[in-house]
Amino acid sequence: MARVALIKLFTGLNLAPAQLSGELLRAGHKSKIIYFKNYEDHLVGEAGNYEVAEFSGRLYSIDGRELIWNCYKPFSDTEFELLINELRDFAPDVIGFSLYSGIIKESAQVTRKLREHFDVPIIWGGAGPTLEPELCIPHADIVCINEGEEVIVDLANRIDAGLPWDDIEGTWVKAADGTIIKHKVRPNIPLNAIAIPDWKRGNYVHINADQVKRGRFPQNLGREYPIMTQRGCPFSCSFCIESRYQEMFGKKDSLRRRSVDVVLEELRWAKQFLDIETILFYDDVFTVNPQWLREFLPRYKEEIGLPFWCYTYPTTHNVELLKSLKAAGCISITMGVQSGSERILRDYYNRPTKMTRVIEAGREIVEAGITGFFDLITSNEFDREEDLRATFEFLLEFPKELKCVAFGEMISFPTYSFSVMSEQNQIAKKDPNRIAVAVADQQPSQEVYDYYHRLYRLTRTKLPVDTIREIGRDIRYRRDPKLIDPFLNPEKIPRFTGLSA
Ligand code: B12
Ligand code: SF4
Repeated sequence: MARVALIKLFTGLNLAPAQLSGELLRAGHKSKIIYFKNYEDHLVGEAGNYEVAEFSGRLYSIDGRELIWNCYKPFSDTEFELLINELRDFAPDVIGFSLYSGIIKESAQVTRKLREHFDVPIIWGGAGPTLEPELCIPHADIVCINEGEEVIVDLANRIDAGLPWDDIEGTWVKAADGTIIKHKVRPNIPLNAIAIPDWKRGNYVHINADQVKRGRFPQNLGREYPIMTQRGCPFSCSFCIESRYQEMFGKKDSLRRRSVDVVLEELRWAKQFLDIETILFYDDVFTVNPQWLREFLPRYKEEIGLPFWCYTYPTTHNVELLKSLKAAGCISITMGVQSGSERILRDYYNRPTKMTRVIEAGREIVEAGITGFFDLITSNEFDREEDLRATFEFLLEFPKELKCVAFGEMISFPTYSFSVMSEQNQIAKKDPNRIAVAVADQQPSQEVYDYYHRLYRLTRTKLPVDTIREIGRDIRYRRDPKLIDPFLNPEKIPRFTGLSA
């Protein structure tokens, strides 16, 4: 039996550590999951007092606050001491880090600290190492590329048996002499074979604010049970990891769904052993594959019967399908809209959707009686004011019943095709012959965005649409956007499941 400690910096992406721990336990190993530190959102004016993770951004909360997310208080000596003590008690044979692209620097800092106290192999995995293994391997001994279920068990088995672990498929390894061995990528795993994730409270430790808490999940995790029934996405938006994974690992067969039986088996387990109240289906687009849903939904209602939330996409549902979701317990659904400008959707987001269809898709959610939410990316460097106007015009038509928690700016993650476009644009802008090249440099000023964000929020108020349209045409509000504020009744931020945080 090998002892594997899994460290997750900043609570929030919890599925991977739970999944990997589940795999290890099933294979007869021992594991411990440690959440180290919390992320915090802070007002733009106050964020300077905190550390901020890379690829963070502005969040325009629907209640009018402008926030920077992914802020954190620096790691303190006490917190490091608590982490080291926890690990000493556990005595790991290997330490794993699960990380996305924004926390390579922080993961390196914690890894360095742990190396002073533990002489065991350190493996990094997650979106960050998968996309940029070359940035990660200098810090880790071994980097997992793509899915980690088989890799972590293979590594634990070898360590347990005293065998070398430098030839595991799906990894990059740093040899003793510093050379880097790049193994070939593993094929996508059969999803029906994955273990039930480890959500047993006893295996969790949470270190934050100079304190250690055991056996207690942060936020609503536990009460709101997170699960994915599939991996992959049929779409390829330029700003999303799915399109990058399709380029790296092949699009064909990338969209895989677990069988109805195994999903229900996990949910039955969760219902029996955890204190859960709602289910959050984090599938990228839950509403793909109506055939699967036709089999799943009646059985879900019968065997699980808990209220749930999921994601949809404007072209993957119709009223009939939504009504069957509702009948099975769907209380709320989030639809990605991302922009009200067909130009932006088509030319920059690789999401060529007609706004007429998006509006119809919104109406269908209302008709089905499901609480609807939508996501919107409200600024990117290719915007022109006409795109912001188009988003406003769209929102005037889009049913008011659909809510938005916050508007976000585009976050350009490394290697994504949006980022490649962005880099090319930056180069083109510096080109002395820029007249000759296509350059996007008409991005509106922050003041103009502030004005449109107010108009967008206005479309979600009870004010009649004609009045909102008039305000949007009246130049006085354009000149002084604060005049719009009295019309914006600050609303409580809605939550998907109705549970309090
Ligand atoms: C669900 C989800 C969320 C949920 C998580 C819910 C929950 N309770 O866990 C919510 C909405 C809360 C969320 C939050 C965030 N998310 Co998110 N999220 C996802 C999503 C859709 C699925 C991730 C997931 O859990 N998959 C299931 C698990 C089992 O698989 P996995 O994470 O891919 O991990 C596998 C491998 O990477 C590997 N692996 C992972 N860790 C490790 C560790 C070791 C040691 C090994 C060996 C292997 C390994 O093995 C795993 C199993 O095969 C992805 C997009 C996607 N389709 O992947 C985005 C994604 C991961 N999120 C992303 C981001 C940016 C965030 C936020 C930072 C957003 C923000 N606030 O700024 C936060 C992060 C918060 C934090 N503290 O870390 C980005 C990361 C981008 C990047 N390039 O790194 C993604 C890729 C979306 C995107 N924009 O492209 N997210
Ligand atoms: S539909 Fe959603 S998950 Fe799929 S590629 Fe687009 S943004 Fe990513």
